[in-house]
Amino acid sequence: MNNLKQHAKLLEFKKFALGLEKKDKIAVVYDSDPDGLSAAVIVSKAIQRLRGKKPELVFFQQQSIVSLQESTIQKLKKHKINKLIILDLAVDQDAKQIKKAEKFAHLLVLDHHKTYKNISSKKTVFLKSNDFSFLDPSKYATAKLSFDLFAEVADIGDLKWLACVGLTGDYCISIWKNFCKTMFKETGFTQKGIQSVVKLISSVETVNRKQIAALYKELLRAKRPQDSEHSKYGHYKKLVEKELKILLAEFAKKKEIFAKQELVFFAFKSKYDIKSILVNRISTEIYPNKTVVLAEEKGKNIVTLSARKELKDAMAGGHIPAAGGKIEKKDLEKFKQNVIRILSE
Ligand SMILES: [Mn+2]
Repeated sequence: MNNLKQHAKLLEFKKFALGLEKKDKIAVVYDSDPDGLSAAVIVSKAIQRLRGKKPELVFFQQQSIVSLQESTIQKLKKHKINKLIILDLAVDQDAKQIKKAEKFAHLLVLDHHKTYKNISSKKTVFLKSNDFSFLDPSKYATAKLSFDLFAEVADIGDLKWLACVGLTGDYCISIWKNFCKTMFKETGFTQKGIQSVVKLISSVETVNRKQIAALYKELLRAKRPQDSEHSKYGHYKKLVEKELKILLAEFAKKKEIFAKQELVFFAFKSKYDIKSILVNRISTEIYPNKTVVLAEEKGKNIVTLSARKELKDAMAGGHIPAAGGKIEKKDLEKFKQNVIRILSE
């Protein structure tokens, strides 16, 4: 990254952020995970402070699809949105949908997933973490990127803890240890408190994703991590822990290990959408040095996939069926063989 490009990108951002006015109709679309949600809270508060008014519309898309859905475009139109901010979603995967939104709005896209396509334009400010840092983009969470950028134009020093929620949720905390440590010193908050918020968000997402909207409102009111602890969604944490225990016991019995490929494979069923929590638990605590692939059977015919380590790229790069890692059940064996082949190369 050269400083010139960084400088130009920052100017583009500042022009967008400082150009937000009271008369604008602003929407924020975010990913419903701990990073996306805390980014949404940071950005909403920054907007409130910049123009004296909250964004008009803040929501996540119903299916966890990374690109802008048709229903989203319709919703934005209906609400006469003219400024659209998209957080923690690799919407550059479907540039066509971005072009549709550009017909009625100016866009700001903040994300840290791998870049698929440069969607920068006269209408769109497109900023990925790797525009600002040499770090592996997956290590510069969207909440932190949002914090760093909006801190350039608004007084949001009190929101550092939310950036740490995003960093913890996306497993980037070790790289940003000093940032969080300084915040702990300034505030008296603890990593345990931050972790508790992350757990709350990912549990709500897992058990009843719709409730993330209510949690957004709670976090908007929260001044400290503890403020969300008494949340009525606290029991979701227990439900998820219970389910994890059952699945980890099953994992211990049924996992398949391919030693040569350093691959761990596990297929399972759950009433929850729990595979990202499970894959993170396994890949951080049980098999940190292996590629972990989980296949969760959904309904009769569909299997959704989640992978950690090298395969993340293979998956994103299209080696594995697209649409966020979703395949038909009959293709599971073929998929597994493909994974083994890719890892053998
Ligand atoms: Mn993220």
